[in-house]
Amino acid sequence: MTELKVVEGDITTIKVDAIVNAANDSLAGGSGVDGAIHRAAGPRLGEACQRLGGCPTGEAKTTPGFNLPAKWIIHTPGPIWRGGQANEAQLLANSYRHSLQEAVAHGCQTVAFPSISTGVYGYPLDRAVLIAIKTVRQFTKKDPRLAEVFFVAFDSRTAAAYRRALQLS
Ligand code: AR6
Repeated sequence: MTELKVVEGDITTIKVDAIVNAANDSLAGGSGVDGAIHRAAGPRLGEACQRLGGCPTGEAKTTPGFNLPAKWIIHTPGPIWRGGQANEAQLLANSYRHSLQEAVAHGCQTVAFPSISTGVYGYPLDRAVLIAIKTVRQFTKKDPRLAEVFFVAFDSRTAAAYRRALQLS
């Protein structure tokens, strides 16, 4: 059975098979976790992303991890929060599901997610956390090939939201 775990820290330092990047649809890099990943992985990541030609919201594309401890980086643009009536919940679930599909397709056993869309993109944290956990649980129940899925929280508020939701679920 796949284990779901919460860790507080910087996703660029985590030693897993794949980390997920909360990207934008151009895949050209940005601020937040995207900027941190590009800085830590080095300039070859930017070149690799350019060759991918963007990525629609809710889809996922994979590059090597380059200078990161992680072997792969799975890039997924989550939805921008527009008030909840713009299919945001479905699109956020798609980001988690497609990222997990990419991880399995690349033979990963361990994968780490940041809290997609809850920074610059403004998705309400408590709602996003429930979608993240529900989607990962549904996927790993059907396909138990991943040994561990980590939710990496960059701040204590995010860590607390994940811990609370995991206990309740
Ligand atoms: N490790 C783990 N989590 C982090 C890190 C890190 N090093 N740095 C930030 N976070 P955000 P989004 C957390 O804004 O909302 C970019 O410009 C952060 O505290 O990075 O999906 C992209 O290019 C928050 O909890 O991503 C897009 O344009 C979470 O990661 C846009 O931002 C997500 O915040 C995507 O916005």
